[in-house]
Amino acid sequence: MFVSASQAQMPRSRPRSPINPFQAYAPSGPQRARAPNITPQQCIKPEQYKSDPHRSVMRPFFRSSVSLAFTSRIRATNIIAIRNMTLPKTQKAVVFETNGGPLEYKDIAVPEPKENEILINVKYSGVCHTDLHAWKGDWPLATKLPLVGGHEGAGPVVALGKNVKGWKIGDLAGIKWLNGSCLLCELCQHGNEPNCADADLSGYTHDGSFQQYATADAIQAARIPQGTDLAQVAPILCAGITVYKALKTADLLAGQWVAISGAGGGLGSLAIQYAAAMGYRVVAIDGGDEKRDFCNSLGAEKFIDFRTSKDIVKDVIAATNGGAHGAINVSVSEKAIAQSVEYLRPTGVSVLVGLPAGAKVVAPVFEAVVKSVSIRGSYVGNRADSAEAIDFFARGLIKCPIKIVGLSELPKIYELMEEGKILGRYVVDTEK
Ligand code: 8ID
Ligand code: ZN
Repeated sequence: MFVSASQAQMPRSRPRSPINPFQAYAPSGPQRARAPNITPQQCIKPEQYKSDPHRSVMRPFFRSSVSLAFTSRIRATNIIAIRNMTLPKTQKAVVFETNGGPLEYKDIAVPEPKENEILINVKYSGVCHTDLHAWKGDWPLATKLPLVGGHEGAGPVVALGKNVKGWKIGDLAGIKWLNGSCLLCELCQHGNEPNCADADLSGYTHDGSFQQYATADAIQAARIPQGTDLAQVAPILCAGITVYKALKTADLLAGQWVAISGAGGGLGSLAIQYAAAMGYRVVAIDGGDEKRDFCNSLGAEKFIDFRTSKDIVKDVIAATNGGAHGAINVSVSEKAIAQSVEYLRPTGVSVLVGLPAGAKVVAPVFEAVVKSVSIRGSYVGNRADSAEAIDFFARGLIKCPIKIVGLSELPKIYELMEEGKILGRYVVDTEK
């Protein structure tokens, strides 16, 4: 699976997937014109690094700095302000050419931001189970190929496309799953931009954060407060935003019970904390003693082990004195989703988040009707959800349980993830 470094260059073409199955019933809105490659307006200058709080981690960047990849274009457009800038031509990335094929840790070209994009020097990126799905290609949506995965990247802005407003060099930015949307269609108008037919997805249809420099739509990129620990905040950019939105979707009241199925994983470990911060009582479901201790340490009041429980539905109903008011399904298990509908109390809401390949929701209709339960899908979050989720983190209410390893170790993380052995989130350091 793992191939050592090579000097190969990767084509930068970005075919857009024609279909977004996540919003198959969405009206197709007008498509936003995306300009072909254009010149970055400004880039970070060496002197700016000296006063930058991230300088210590940015220093190795100079070692490989040769000249700006965009030099000729910039000269052609006569932008004097960037005369002193230095960006490397190449960078380290993990790339795959085919779904399920070798994950190559190698040198590729540093991408150029388009006119609506910022270029982020990704310092750290979380590794989401979605990245594993993307590599395997087990969803009914084709990935771009070759692909650089990753959609939880955090780092300073180092270049701006010429139409970018509201960002400056050195600001801290986050790469989210939703990299761009048309902003014109009915869904975007109502703040449902993840459901836009023209959604552009980091680490899926757009090269993502498993590289040292990544481009992000300036409108959708997340704003990270200065001084934030970039490794800690990385998992918020997908896992945090997603579970926060899912909890909002469950429509609970403070003091009510929420069951979190898959609670010991990346999304689940944050869901426990957001739920507690929002005033809900958590019954966590996952497997093994290590996950039990872990979930309890994060704020779960009860834990049910899906590996040893003889009847999960009965156990949840007993633990919550009559059934959970809401369920957040972040496991990668079809069976767990079916159980969630059964252990809800009347009028409860089961929120679908985890995306096991080929899974279907199976619910007894009679029970669903007489209990008047709801089953709702929840898909990442919009810009407001993102800002709110980051704000919970910035106020110290959420601690990301992370383990940091080098980007080159990504294949090993996928193996552990496949085996369900990860507690919390792995975060990769893009310089290793
Ligand atoms: O917007 C979205 N809807 C969204 C956003 C981000 C991620 C959806 N996801 C999807 C991913 O694509 C993936 O399918 O959510 C799912 C979970 O992502 P993750 O949290 O990054 O995965 P993980 O860290 O591997 O955690 C999964 C946990 O589920 C447990 C495992 O033990 C692990 O802790 N689990 C499994 I697998 N089967 C279980 C079961 N039957 C179970 N827990 C309880 N019952
Ligand atoms: Zn994700």
